[in-house]
Amino acid sequence: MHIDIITCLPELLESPFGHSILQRAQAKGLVEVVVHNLRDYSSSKQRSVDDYAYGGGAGMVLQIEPIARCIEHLQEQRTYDEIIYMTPDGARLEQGMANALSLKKNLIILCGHYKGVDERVREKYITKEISIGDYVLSGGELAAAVLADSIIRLLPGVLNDETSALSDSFQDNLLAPPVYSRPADFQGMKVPDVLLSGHAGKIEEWRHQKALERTAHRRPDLLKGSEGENEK
Ligand code: 6GU
Repeated sequence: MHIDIITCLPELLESPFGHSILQRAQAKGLVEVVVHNLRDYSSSKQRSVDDYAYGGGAGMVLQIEPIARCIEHLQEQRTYDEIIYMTPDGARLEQGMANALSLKKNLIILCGHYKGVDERVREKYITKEISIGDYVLSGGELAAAVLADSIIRLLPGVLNDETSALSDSFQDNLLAPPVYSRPADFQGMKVPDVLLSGHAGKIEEWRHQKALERTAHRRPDLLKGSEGENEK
């Protein structure tokens, strides 16, 4: 998979992709993530990429020209399955969306900033608009990192244990069951006996039961909502 991220704050994206699972996924050649500085596509001496909004009002708007130049430059090298714009008024990111995007080959993720991007960018280039939840961030960069992480960890070979993404919370509309590690007894707090029993069938049954209980208690909405309703 190849992911191009377009931003006017590339520094904000250095750390998320430079460590741990996301870094290893790139080192193994399972994904290529390239961050593009929108300012490199500015035509002004000051490398500016934003301007006042027509009609007035507070806040600057990312202009169409640098974005158009950047996207069209990228499109000369690849055909993109989706050109995604990160925006709080987009469709809310859910596991089903990450699953679907993990099957694509080439993605562009455009990070919004200031008051957003010129509406014509959305009309002309964007194929999907995604939000990571109902709260406002200062820009789309952290949201883009969240989206990319949710996709990349699903790519075959990224996680050591191939089954571990399948047992994530949300993959089956259930929250994950509790987990324990050594010691078996911490100041009198004991690990449930069944987990020490070595009985795989009983352990699986216990985990499923706990996942159901936890979901019913914390997120009853997940038990009601049936599969894939948020997939787009
Ligand atoms: Cl994608 N961008 C911004 N600026 N805020 C957000 C968001 C995105 N998703 C939730 N809040």
